[in-house]
Amino acid sequence: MSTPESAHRFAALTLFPEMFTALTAWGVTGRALEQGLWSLSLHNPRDFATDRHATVDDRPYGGGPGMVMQAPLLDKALAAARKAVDSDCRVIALTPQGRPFNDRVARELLADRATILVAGRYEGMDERFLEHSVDDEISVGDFVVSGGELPAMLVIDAMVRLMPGALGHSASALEDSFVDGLLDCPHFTRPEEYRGQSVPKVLLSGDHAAIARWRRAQSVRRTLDRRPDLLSPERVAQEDWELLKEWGLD
Ligand code: 9D3
Repeated sequence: MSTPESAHRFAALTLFPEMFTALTAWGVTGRALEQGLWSLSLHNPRDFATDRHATVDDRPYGGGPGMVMQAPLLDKALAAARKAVDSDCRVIALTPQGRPFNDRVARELLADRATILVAGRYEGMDERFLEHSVDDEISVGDFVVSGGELPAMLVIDAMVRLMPGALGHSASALEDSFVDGLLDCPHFTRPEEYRGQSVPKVLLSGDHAAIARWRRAQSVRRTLDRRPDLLSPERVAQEDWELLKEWGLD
């Protein structure tokens, strides 16, 4: 399949490039890659090491546990990445200290033609690389994972889903959660009864307007209950309160 002019070009700096097959080989992201909606160029700082053991890390100045990724090797890998995508594109490091990632950040990055993502290992990257060569740091949440690769893949995945044509026509990006700031409604499929629980009657009614109202009411109710940070009662519209009342959810 041909590559549209609009395809987003990703590059990633990583000590574990093989991990990215989780994205390139499977599912929605794998299909979108085959369709030419995005591309990924991988660059391993270890390939630029010159010593016998291909060392990429060293002990932290000031002492303490763990090792730090060396700035010169990161910069060499970054130069290769810039050549592969776009020399003046945005460079984003995945770090636990970064600004929180969300749907808004994904759309902001997608507005660019290309993005370079830097995934760290060990205790982190030399601060001089972050200061001099990186435009922005992104975190994927307040928990600790073992490196920047999964966070980088998460960012790419979230961006690819937003690309026109990446999702099947039915599962459109418009229907994806967070677009209207609400959580998704509950879903059901066969069997009609399971463990003594039946599917909500409205979903079997064939009344599409009623189904749409029920789904909207469920989304509002669940967002109020589970994510008060996304929706407070004061911000619920009068018509949504009416929907909650209609379905006994107020
Ligand atoms: C107290 C020292 N740790 C900082 C929280 C050290 C440390 C642990 C794990 C440094 C880096 C990592 C690896 N994590 C990431 O590279 C990372 C990450 C994360 O752990 N949580 C949420 N978002 C991200 S983005 C990159």
